[in-house]
Amino acid sequence: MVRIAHLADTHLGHRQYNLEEREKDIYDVLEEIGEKIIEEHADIVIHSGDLFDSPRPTTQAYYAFKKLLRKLDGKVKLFAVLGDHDKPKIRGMPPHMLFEDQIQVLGVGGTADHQSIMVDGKEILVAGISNLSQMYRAVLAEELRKLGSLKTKCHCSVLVLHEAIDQFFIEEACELALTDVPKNFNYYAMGHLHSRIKASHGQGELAYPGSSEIIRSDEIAEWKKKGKGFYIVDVDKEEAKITNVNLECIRPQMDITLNYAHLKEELEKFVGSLTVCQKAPVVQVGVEGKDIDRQAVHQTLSEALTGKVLTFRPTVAEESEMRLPELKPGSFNVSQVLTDYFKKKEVAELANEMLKHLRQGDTVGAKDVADEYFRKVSKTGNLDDTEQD
Ligand SMILES: [Mn+2]
Repeated sequence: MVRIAHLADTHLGHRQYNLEEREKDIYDVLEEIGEKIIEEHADIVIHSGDLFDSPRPTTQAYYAFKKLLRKLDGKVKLFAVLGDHDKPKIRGMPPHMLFEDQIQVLGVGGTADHQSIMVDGKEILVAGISNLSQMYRAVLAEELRKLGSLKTKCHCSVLVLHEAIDQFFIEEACELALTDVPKNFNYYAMGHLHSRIKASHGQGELAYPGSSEIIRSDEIAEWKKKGKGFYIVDVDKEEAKITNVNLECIRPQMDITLNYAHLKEELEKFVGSLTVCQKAPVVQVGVEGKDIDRQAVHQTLSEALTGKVLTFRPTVAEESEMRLPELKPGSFNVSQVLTDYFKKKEVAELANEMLKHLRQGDTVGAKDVADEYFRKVSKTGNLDDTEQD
């Protein structure tokens, strides 16, 4: 039996809320991953992208990965593809290159790679292509088409990708349609979506292990239900059997909503419900009500929660403000919706410009637009026809 440890989206160097503790949490998780890979006797480790949070990692992020490699001690074969976070902008060198003797990065520069390795006398084919943004959708589809006609006599074949597939991510524009994913592989080792997803595809199994820690607050609900971690995939003959490995050192995160009218009592109840954990939780606190005194809310939360939680992130919702602009059925004009929502023309235009880039998955382009906007604002002190702010 050949055992593959499949992980993705570790985002080394990510620092939620700019907290040092949160950066360290990410490294703690990697350390636990290393221990569990050894416990599970994996032969191959596949990282499906976003190993690092940035194409220019900090020394701490590099060091965390170096420690993992040292722990694995050359006992496993490591493969990765680049994710949208750790792929260099325009033909730079990926950070993984520092470890080129120990990890092989597949499909850099828009072409798919494949190669076979021997594990326990069995030939395993590993193919993959690093992340391509939505702009290169056609290139990606063409590369995948080539892989689809690959004939192999290997014991088992694995395809590694870092892309959002439409079938599993309906909210936004995706880089890839499930129908473009070839069907001739035994296991599809996916990355990019931060939730755990498993599905049968073609003659094999397709799976996203999800992010290994809670990267964004919208991952809290799923973490509660399914936990976070990685997969161990047993590939024997043509069958892939996936087992979840859950990590224990993930910092708990909570999402609570409190009523302003009973803020103190509800807070007290919440604090009483906190169990002692190794890591103090991160808490998203929504406060809902009428005529909310924001400063008083902050004060009350601070008094009740300081020392009990790592950090709390308050959001205050006035009952009258809680309604988003209403959309009438039928077609609507996005820029009109944005204008209605933001009120100010300049801000709506900025949002519209950013949205154009974000739709393509082009976060860099969107950031450039925002930077340009703020440059303009800081130069002139304010914008031409903005009255205040
Ligand atoms: Mn990603």
